[in-house]
Amino acid sequence: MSRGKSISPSLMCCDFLALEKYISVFEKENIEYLHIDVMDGEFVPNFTLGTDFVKQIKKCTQIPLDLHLMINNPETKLDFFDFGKNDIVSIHAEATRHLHLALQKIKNRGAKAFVAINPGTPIYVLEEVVDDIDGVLVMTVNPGFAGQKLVPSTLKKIAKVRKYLDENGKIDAVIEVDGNVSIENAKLMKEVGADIFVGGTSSIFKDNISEGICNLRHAIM
Ligand code: S6P
Ligand code: MG
Repeated sequence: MSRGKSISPSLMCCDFLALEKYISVFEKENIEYLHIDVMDGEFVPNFTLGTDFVKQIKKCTQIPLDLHLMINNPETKLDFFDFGKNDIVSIHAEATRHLHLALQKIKNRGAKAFVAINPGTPIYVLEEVVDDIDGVLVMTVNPGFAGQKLVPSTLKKIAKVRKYLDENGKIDAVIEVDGNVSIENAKLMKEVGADIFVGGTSSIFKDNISEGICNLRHAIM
C-alpha cells in the first residue's frame, strides 16, 4: 500500500441531511478515503453507521471506503458489509478471538486489512498477524464518540508501531490515526509516523469543510 499522506473524513461527523453535498466537496478536494464508523453498542457504548449506510455511500461515490468496525466478533459479520478492492477494513484486535481468520476474510475480498488497537492495547497483539496486515489503525482516543481529547501516550505508540512494522519488513504497511486529529495534533502524529489521518470535529467538520480539509492537508504534507 502507498505510504503517501492521506485524509479520511469521519462521516459520522456529517450532517446526514446534507450528505450528498459533503461527498461532492470530498470529491472536489481529492479526498483519499471515507471513514465510516460502525458501532454495535457492545464493543463500544454507542451506535452509529451501519450496513445500509455503507451500501448507499458505495453507490454514490468512487472514493474508497475506510470501514472502522467497532463491533464484537467481526469475522461473523463481514458478509453484511459492502466492500471490495481498494477499500480499507479495520477490525479491532480486542473484539475477536479469531483475528487471523477475520483478516483473511477481508483479504479474500480484495480489501486492505487493518488491525485497530485501542489506547490501552499493547502493540504485541500484532505479533502473529504482522505478515497478514496492510496497516494498523492506532486509536488516539478511546473509541465510541467524536469530540474527545487525545490520549497523550498514543503519540509514543504510533512511533512504536512504525518501528515494529519496519523491523518486520513491513515498510509499506500504513499507520492510520483516529481521534482528536486536530491541525496541531496531526503535525505531531505525522512526525512520529502516521500516514492516514481521520478528520473529525477537531479539523474538518468546523465552519467551512473545504478550509478544514485544506488546513489538515497542509499540516500533514
Ligand atoms: C470514534 C470514531 C472516530 C470519530 C473521530 C471524530 O470512536 O472511531 O472515527 O468519528 O475520531 O473525530 P474528532 O476530531 O471529533 O475526534
Ligand atoms: Mg473511527
